[in-house]
Amino acid sequence: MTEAAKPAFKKRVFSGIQPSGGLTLGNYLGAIKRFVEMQNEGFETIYCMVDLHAITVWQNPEALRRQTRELAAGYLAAGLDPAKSILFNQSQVSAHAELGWVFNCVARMGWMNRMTQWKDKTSGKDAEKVSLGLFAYPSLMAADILLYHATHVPVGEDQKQHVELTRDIAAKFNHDYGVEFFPITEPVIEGAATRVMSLRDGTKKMSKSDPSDMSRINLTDDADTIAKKIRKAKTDPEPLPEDISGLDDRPEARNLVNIYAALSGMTKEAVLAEYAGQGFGAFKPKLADLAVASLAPISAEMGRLMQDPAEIDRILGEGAERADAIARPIMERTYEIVGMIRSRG
Ligand code: AQP
Repeated sequence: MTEAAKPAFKKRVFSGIQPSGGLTLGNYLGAIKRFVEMQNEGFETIYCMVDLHAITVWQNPEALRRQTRELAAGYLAAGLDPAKSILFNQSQVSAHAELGWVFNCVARMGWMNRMTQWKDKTSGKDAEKVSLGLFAYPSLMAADILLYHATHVPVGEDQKQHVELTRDIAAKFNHDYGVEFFPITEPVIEGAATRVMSLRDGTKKMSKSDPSDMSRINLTDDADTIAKKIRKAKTDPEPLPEDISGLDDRPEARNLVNIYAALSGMTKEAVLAEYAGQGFGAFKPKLADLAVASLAPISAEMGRLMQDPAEIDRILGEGAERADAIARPIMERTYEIVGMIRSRG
């Protein structure tokens, strides 16, 4: 199809985070900070708390409710504004599950089998015992995005493959049904730090579901906890090098420099220019001060917002209505394209 004949999709941004635990510094630097920038750059922005995704692994129901509100509080505290962005939780817009099902019938088992996150999450475990939902996770994620005809998806590096799969699903649907209905979405991997690593193992990403709380900084950690986690972060005995290449084969050192750069807005080169030759005994307290100064206002605001869960629910409910108004016509048109009778007489 020529460029001129392609249907134009309006630039629309969608992304989501699972309320599967507390927000980490990785979620903040890899995703939320960029969500806020895109909102403030004037794009139409839709940000979701993907609770249907969270239950692909066991979630205690009370904890899930609290984590969903806490995630909403994190979005708001970091600068997302319900007057500018649509903020809602996924299960309140039923079309996510409906389109997810249609995409389960479009996506191929082989595609899902190749997903590295699936492989990581099942490695060393009995894959027969994980939920079917975990296997189909990327297909529901494609539905989240395409339900809004979103053209741009800000994510951390670990989600790139899932956005690429979303493109494959859109292309296969369009091809199979002979339409140009779903856009081919672009991943936007431009967070302040697109891959923040565990504080205990520089080769593993920082994750909210890591069994070790010492592996991550939570947005709700107090100053003492942040300082302690950074002090105890795994490092090596060498001083910081003069240039980036000196961080090769030093994943833990690279991670801490990366975090410092992302929080301060400095380049990694500038961080090394300031700290080259110094050991971690000197660098870690500076990093801890910076992390506390950056995160304390967010954490305090989250605490304040969590005092009023009814207000959070009201914001999410209003966001769900606005999201539904965009999603429902796209879902109905999808049913029509697929060949389903929708009239009830
Ligand atoms: N360590 C990270 N560095 C940079 N970005 C990250 N993201 C997550 N961890 C890092 C980005 O945050 C967004 C939300 O992710 P998610 O909650 O939907 O799922 P995830 O990627 O699986 O994140 P977690 O924290 O590791 O959750 P669990 O432990 O529940 O699986 C995404 O844009 C992601 O790239």
